[in-house]
Amino acid sequence: MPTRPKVMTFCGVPQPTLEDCRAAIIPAPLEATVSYGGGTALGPAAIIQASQAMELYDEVVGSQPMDQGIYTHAGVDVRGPLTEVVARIERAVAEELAADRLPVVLGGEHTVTLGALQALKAARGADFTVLCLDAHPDLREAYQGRRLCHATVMRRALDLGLTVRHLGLRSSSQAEVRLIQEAGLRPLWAHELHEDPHWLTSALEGLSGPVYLSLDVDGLDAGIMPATGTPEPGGLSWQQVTAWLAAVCARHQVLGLDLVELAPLPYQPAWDFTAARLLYRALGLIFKGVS
Ligand SMILES: [Mn+2]
Repeated sequence: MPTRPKVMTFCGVPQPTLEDCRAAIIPAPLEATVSYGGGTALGPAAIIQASQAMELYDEVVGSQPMDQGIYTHAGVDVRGPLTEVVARIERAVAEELAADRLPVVLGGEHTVTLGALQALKAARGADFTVLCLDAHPDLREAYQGRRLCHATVMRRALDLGLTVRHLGLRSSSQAEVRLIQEAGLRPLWAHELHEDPHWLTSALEGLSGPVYLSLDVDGLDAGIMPATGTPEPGGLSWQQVTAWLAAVCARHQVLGLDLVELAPLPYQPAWDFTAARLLYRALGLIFKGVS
């Protein structure tokens, strides 16, 4: 039997038996096409490190999500051409889907999401919606000459025939806005959210069927999440993001998720912890399932 590489596990628990797990974390420390601040390569390790200090009990979920079994894989090799990296992520996600485990991709830059979406589409078709928490639509056809990068990843999702629904947008090009209108997308912009007491209803209106969750930490307000490459003011609070997650998970089957774009700040672990907690809350709510 091959020996498994030793990895620091999420929450610092002894590595559970893979076959007994409901979810598997796939670290993908990709940092290839960052446009402003760097540091996303260190994101997965910082989140896993911060999770060592996290309580296993989640008072909102009302249980210990870790008891359901969360496996922590060694990181995906993110060296080499981007298309190859995305293909490796796709294979890693496909393995989890085939084993009926929830794939959890930990970025790294947002480009990693494409691997997960390709795997899901191959496994079950395009009958699901990508729910994307993000300050940016990432809908550019190309950015700085690249068709595959963090600023185009949701455009590539549209190319796959998927439906994308954004939450928290507040930094977009005019061309992206035009595409949103032409493609009939239904984002909830951050400024709309802050003006609408019923924003949670609006955010999920008309949504049906299973979803994939793509959580870019810059969807959170820069005040509570400055540790990201392109922090934007006017974002969501912790309470708003977690309320949205709770509503989504209570109504929709979640097929997979990712948490991306954390760029840890030296000697300031608070936001690594925020990201770890967000991931753990999301897992707890997904395990709890549709109510
Ligand atoms: Mn973003």
